[in-house]
Amino acid sequence: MSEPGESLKLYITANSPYARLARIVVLEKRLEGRVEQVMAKTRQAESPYYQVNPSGRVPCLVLPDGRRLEESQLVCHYLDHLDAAPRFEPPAGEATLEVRRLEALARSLVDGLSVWIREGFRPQDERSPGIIAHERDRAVRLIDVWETEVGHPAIQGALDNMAQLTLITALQLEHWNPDFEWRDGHPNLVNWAESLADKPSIHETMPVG
Ligand SMILES: N[C@@H](CCC(=O)N[C@@H](CS)C(=O)NCC(=O)O)C(=O)O
Repeated sequence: MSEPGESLKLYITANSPYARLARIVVLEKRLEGRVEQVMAKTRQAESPYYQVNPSGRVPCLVLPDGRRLEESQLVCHYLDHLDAAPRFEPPAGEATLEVRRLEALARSLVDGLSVWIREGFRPQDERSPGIIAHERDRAVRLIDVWETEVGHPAIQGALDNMAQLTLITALQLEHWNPDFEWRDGHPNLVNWAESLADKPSIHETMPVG
């Protein structure tokens, strides 16, 4: 674990929902002074970023000893423990499974939406209508499930778990994919998302569209 005073580099992009999870944790934990955020050039041939992280993915956290951490869950876990007062760990006991279950359900939404969004970036004649339809349908099913699950105490409580961060990150991908229209018929989700929208860590990390 890095010591106070040692700086960490967090590689991100402005619109990655996975990098956004780490950016939210940095803000929520007030780690701005310890974590330097660096924009990575992803998805480009010969990008210098590949020297930092050969997988080319963000987020990636470079530790003071040179080790690189990727995968948003691991990066967030590390960041959350930096001050020895983790806030986003699932609670002990029975509630652990519930929070992990909800996080996995939210992650399925982010993963599917990311595939959908990526498809939209391909040249028109390379886009797959089949993949887009598959991801749209997945999103519709998951949003219906979330309209009920959003009432779960682990989601409705104070912002203190990765299930909540992953869900808000997923829902706000609407700013990046206008075809992801989840609001109609889902008042509980709308209310919950609106209750978080003005929080600085959420507002300041919004996808830029
Ligand atoms: N499972 C990974 C997903 C990371 C990921 O796919 N990041 C995307 C941005 S949304 C990326 O960096 N893509 C660049 C590439 O695939 O080359 C995580 O949770 O961190």
